[in-house]
Amino acid sequence: MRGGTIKGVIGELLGRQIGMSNGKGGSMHIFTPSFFGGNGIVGAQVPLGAGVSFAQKYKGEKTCTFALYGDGASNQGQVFEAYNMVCVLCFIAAILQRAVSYKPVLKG
Ligand SMILES: Cc1ncc(C[n+]2csc(CCOP(=O)(O)OP(=O)(O)O)c2C)c(N)n1
Repeated sequence: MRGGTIKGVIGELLGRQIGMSNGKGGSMHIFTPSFFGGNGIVGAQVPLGAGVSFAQKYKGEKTCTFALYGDGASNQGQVFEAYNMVCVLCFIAAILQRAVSYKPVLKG
């Protein structure tokens, strides 16, 4: 759970104070000290992840960050800007696009 608890996640989804964002953020705002949550803005997790990755390099930490995004975020300008910053500032970020493989089932 990366520092979080199941109680914190379920509490957040149900809008309870025990939730990770005191029940005020919902599914998009579940955070722990090492998990930077969902994001209400499609694709915004990528520059966020790049920033966290840069901070790790800057501080000389032996840790790494994974930023995941779906196909819906793959044409977002901020995603390409994040790639650009990663190259310009010469650090490595693991930015992964989720594979989407589902087939719609049509009945009739
Ligand atoms: C900048 C922005 N545009 C549109 C939306 C509305 N929106 C919410 S979820 C979503 C689809 C996201 O698809 P994807 O990134 O593939 O993630 P998935 O939901 O499939 O996990 C959209 C367009 C948004 N939240 N932010």
